Amino acid sequence: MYPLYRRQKQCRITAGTLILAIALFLSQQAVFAQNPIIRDQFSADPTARVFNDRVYIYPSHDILAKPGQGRPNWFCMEDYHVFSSDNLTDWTDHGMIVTQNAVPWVKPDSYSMWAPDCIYRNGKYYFYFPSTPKDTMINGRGFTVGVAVSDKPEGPFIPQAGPVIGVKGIDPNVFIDDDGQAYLYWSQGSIFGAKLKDNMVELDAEVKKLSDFPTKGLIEGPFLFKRNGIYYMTYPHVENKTERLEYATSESPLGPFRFAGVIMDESPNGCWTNHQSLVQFRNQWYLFYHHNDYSPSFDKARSVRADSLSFNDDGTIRKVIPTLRGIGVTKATDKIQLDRYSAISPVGASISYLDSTQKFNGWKTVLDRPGAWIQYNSVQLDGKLKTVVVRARSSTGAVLRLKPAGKTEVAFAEIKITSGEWKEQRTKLSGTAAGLINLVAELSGNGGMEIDWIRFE
Ligand code: FUB
Repeated sequence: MYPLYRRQKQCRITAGTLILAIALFLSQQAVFAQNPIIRDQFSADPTARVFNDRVYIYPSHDILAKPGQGRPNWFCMEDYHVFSSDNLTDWTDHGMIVTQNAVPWVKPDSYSMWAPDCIYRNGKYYFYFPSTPKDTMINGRGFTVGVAVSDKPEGPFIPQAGPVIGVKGIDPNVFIDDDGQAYLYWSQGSIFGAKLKDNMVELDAEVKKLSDFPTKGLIEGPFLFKRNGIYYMTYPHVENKTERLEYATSESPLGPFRFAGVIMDESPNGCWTNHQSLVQFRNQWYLFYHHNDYSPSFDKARSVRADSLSFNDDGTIRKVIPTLRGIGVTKATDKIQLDRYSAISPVGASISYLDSTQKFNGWKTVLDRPGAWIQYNSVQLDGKLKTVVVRARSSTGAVLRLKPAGKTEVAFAEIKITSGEWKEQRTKLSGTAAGLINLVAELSGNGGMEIDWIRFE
């Protein structure tokens, strides 16, 4: 059972916060794996953190502006949710943790709760977020940054009464060095940084404009981490038309930095923003970023993604090619969404939305040439699996062949898809299927079909 009441006593929180906590508990729900990771809402600007051997994602929460609610055709963000997973496949949405009109210093209904961060220190979790202030006398006009504090990574978070004095800008990021000194970074055209006091809510020193970053093209979204004594400052930058992910390195947390490379190229579909965090979890590094998967024609409604990342021996970062497959292992007994593929045949195979008017319903795979195939990696087949279920349809009638990648002779099953309507069709497996495999689904013979998902039983 979720220990809400114990936590409420420890925090001495108010009745209002208790109601929020209960709402939070009731709103917890499972979300899915693959890219995009978060499938129950739009999400962006993910900061991933490892707390207590779980990965937590603190993203922005894009919503669509409505009359009287946000600025049309622009970013519209009212609150934050937090998500977590202990296996990178099954993610829990812990519900809303901070909302604009519950933050004393935020201008009401400003819908500008942009990219956040969260960090642990001395028994508390500090959640940093930018927004526009009611009182422009404190840090001036435009965005500033505030903090909300919790005993747990999933909240409830109690916002501070005012913003961090001296911070003017967006996209806060916090780093705690090995000597215990904490630093706050943010952006406002350039990247800025300053030491934080031990209380984590006040600057301890002068603000420094960090050098030497590109001077042309927007720079925002700082995310700093340290690896093998090197400080890596990662950031989105518009080198050409839209943001790509770059990084620079330094021997010191406040620079000077030297440009070191591109982590992810700009997106080919024109999504204007990207925003990153890098995290190591159980000996593997991951890049969290965003794309507009559920909103291809409006790039202010984005979705969080993740892919694996690795380093060269000299410490440079290998460029990440975005995938739909994403991260984590999929259990064979879960729905395997082939459309989140690892590889696809160059002809005769494609993906599209199941319903182009309801994009959150997800995608389907379309196979329409003999031999067309799609490959989905990292499927764990455990136990005595006897049957495969395919949700598919075919107006012509067609046969789907399932096999492990690279093993042409072994087919798990050949499934005749006979229904022109979406239907779950079952077939006995012809061989023993076990272990971690890369699964290939191939059209055998003529005809064509559409596949929603596959599951083993
Ligand atoms: O999400 C709003 C803004 O878009 C973020 O603060 C930037 O980093 C960009 O992703």
